[in-house]
Amino acid sequence: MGVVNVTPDSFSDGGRYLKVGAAVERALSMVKENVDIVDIGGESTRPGANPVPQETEIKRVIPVIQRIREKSEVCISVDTSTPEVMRQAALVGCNIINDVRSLTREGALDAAAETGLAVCLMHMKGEPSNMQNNPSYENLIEEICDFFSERISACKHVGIERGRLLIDPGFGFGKTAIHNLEIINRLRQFKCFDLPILVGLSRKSTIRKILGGNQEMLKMGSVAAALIASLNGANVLRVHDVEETVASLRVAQSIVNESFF
Ligand code: 7PJ
Repeated sequence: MGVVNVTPDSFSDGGRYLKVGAAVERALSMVKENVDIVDIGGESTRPGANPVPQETEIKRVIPVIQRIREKSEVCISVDTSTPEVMRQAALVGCNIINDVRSLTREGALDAAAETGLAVCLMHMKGEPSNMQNNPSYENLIEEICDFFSERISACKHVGIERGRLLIDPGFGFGKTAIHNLEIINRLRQFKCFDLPILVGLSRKSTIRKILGGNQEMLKMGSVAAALIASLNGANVLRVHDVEETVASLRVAQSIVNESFF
C-alpha cells in the first residue's frame, strides 16, 4: 500500500502532493512500481494534529480518487474518519476505507456499512491531539486485541461482515517507541482474529529514534521494518517507498519459496 498524502502538513511529504495533479501522478507512478493499493489521505493524523473541516478533506481527496480511477484499476483506499468522505469516495470508485479512528466518529459505522467497501480498523489510544502524552498499557497486546474485538462486534452490529475487515495495530498512535518495537516483534499474536493485518511503519519516529533523521537512513530503516513485519505475518504494508519495499519483498519471497519469480 503506497501512501499519497494530499495534506499541507503531513510530516514526511507534507505539501508535496497538495495539488491534485501531483497526487494523481505520484499514485500512478506507484502503480508502475507494482503497488497493490494506493492510500489517499486528506487529514494529517501526526501527533498534535487537529482535525480538518469536512469540506477541506472532500476537496483534497475526492478529485484525486476520481482521477486515479479514470486512469487505473488499482485498488484505492481512503484514509479518513469522516462519514461524508467515505460516502463520496465510494461513489467515485474507492475500494477500502482506512480509518485510523476505526469508525468511531458519529455516523461512521453506518456510512461505512452503506458503502459496502472493505474497512481497515486501526488501534489508536486517544486522539492525534493527545495520543503521545505518556501512553501506557498494563498489557499492550491484550489491550489492542480487546479493542479489535470490540470494533469487529460494532461492525457486525451494523452489517459490516468480517470478510470486509482488516486490522492494524496502529504504530505510533498512542504508543511509545518501545511499544512499537514490541508490537512488530509480536505481530503474530494478532493472527488469532484470522483477518488480514495491515501495518504502517514507514518513516515513523521509532525508525528515526533508532537511525536518526537522515532521509536515506529513514528509508532503509523503513524498508527493513516493513520486511520484518511481513515475515512476522503482516499482509499489507503501508509505505512511502514503494519501489524499495517491493524489491526487498521479492528477495524475501524468493528465499522463502526457494525460487525466482
Ligand atoms: C497509518 C495510517 C497507519 C493505517 C497513518 C503516517 C501517519 N493508516 N495512516 N495505519 N498512519 N491504517 O503515515 O505516519 O499506521 S498517517
